[in-house]
Amino acid sequence: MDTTPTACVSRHLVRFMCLLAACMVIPVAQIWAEPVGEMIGPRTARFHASEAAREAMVPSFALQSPRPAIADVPDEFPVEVSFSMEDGRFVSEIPIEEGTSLYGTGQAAGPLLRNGRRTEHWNTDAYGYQDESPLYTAHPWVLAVRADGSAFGVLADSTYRVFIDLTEGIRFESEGPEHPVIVIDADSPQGVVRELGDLTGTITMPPKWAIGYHQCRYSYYPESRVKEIANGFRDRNMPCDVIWMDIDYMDGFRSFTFDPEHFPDPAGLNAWLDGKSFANIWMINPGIKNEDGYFVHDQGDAIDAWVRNSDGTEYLGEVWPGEVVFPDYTMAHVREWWAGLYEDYMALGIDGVWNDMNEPAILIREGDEIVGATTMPEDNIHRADEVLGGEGPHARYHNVFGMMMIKATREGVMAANPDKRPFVLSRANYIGGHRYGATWTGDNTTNWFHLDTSIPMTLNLGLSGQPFAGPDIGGFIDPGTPEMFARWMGFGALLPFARGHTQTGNIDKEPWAFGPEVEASCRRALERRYRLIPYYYTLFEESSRTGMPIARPVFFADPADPRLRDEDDSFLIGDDILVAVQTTPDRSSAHDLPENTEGIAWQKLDFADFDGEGRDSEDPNQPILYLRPGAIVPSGPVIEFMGDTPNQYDELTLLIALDHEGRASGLLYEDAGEGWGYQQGEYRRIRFTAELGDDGVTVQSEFLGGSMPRPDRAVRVRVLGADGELVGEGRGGEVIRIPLDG
Ligand code: MIG
Repeated sequence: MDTTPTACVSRHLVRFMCLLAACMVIPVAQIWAEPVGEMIGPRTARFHASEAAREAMVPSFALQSPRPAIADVPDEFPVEVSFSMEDGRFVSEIPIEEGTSLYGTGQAAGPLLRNGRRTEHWNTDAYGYQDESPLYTAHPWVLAVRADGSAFGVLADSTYRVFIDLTEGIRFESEGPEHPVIVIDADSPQGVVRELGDLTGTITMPPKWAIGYHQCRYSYYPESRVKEIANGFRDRNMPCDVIWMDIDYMDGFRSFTFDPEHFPDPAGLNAWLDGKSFANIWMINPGIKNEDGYFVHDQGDAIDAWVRNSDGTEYLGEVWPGEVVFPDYTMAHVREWWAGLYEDYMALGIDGVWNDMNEPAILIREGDEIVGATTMPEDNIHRADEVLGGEGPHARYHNVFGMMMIKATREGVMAANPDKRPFVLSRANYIGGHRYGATWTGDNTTNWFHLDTSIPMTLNLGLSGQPFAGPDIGGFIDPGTPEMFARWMGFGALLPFARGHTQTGNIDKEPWAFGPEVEASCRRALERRYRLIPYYYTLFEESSRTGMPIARPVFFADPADPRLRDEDDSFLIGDDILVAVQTTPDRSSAHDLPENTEGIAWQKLDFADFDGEGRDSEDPNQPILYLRPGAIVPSGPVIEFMGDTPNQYDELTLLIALDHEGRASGLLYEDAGEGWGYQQGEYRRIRFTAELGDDGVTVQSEFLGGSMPRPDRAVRVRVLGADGELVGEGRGGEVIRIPLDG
């Protein structure tokens, strides 16, 4: 009997076909009887519909570098893939065992747990989206966690429109030709996500300011309004690091131009913001006004940059500037040109770039009115370079249009400021595109559904390779209520990308816009974020190395606990802090928390109020924080912006929860917060450990690496316990002993 891996896969297939024949109900046009598999990592396999499909495989956009086959798929590989053609769609199916929980699928709205759901992966300008609408980014990827806590992940490696149907097992339906399916097998969901990071790459370590709070709206203008907002934060000592400039700063919505009346001196404005310790981010869109004499248009014309109609003429669409052409970012020379546009732009003191409308979105007009958005015709032509797969229809390159745009943007930003870390935010993206930029969850609506779903959306993005994400805090569409705003800020400030934003014409949504009570709530929320910056920064560094998400689902605490599988009103920051949120108006959320380990529960973590007169826990708009038994979380003083003093380099507070053996440990990563020195070893990584002995708790640090000198700082210690708290103090590098009698 032939026992080669290929034969093994096809044996399963034959069984599957017989089953189908026996039922005779499913209309099957074609089944590939001899799929082929190959290992591309120690526990990662790639399956193809046939040998011919394997040979015809096109370059993968998802993978950070090509993965050659390294071995045959062993007989015992635990995941099977079958391929068929149904109703003109290429279908791949992966059966799941009873008790398997499904996640991932990118930014899908709705609950965290995706079993029973169907999503469409076709980048869409989804203004006012609902549960299960196709959204802005495409992640044809599913994470499956078996009943025992072991896990696997499957990636449909296609850029075409893909439907993911999770009503019975895992099923991908693609509108394109045969594509490979990559399967990662691991002992845990964390193992799958780490391997996904290895396959698809990880985020670039962001500048430290980018992990602070961001304030945006569509749009702050003229520039005097931008200054008012900036002063609004500083006058109130309300933490914030970044102010955003949305499209109205442009001259007639032309990318790379400035409205001479409302933004006469962008360099001056940026310098002014910098003087107040704000970073700035400005928007750039892909639709280039089709107008002779506009330099971007003329330069693009000169290099024949534009996406074409199927008849070879240049494609014209309508977006904000009126009639526009679109750079074809699938060509290297177009990306180089686009990158070059950022040289003069960034020289104005611009810190970060926001690429919007890059699904790409095309407006639908009825008479004088814009009634919606669509995208360009699927038979438009991209003259893609051979290394990307060569010339092909928009149907093939649609989902990577935004990704290729931000790849070019990021390269331009980095070339313009070679000594700085780039920050790029993109609305559209494709799995793997987290290598080039962060993502937000698009134009949400200010209602309880959107408030609630912004947690699972962010978590599933993290489980799909994109850790740097978050919602428009406070809601883009509609005013909402003051309470909703306070609640949204309460947990939104703790998500990895924390930005308040709202649409043009809407009410003001700055933290102070809803009166003093909501303002106080927002301050507490933002102060929590800023206190925890040493921990967030450590997590961002981990994510940039390993692909581990920053916000993690609660089931990561115990992947074998079935109760945690659908918990999505709370989330973890790293492994050590659990954030339990009230996401309903009547505050009825009952949270499934991880079991006590050996009788030790997660400890409530509370902070004193900013004015020293209360505790965060007295504010019902703040989620409850819990610390994992065995964890040490590094935190700093409240700061208003990253360079504020005193900061973590002057004073560190270790938040400690001892485990059942009376021990705890935790990591701290620090570097300059900007630049690339850390890649040359200019960082400092330490592990703190705590141990309960007969006479008290001993806390010490262990140097793990890096050439950054140890900051000479005060180190405070808070040991949280069921019956209160032990506190102590010492200096960095010293052993700190806290006597039990306090
Ligand atoms: O069609 O730039 O999702 O965040 O404020 C509107 C204006 C275009 C859509 C983005 C939104 C942004 C808005 N943009």
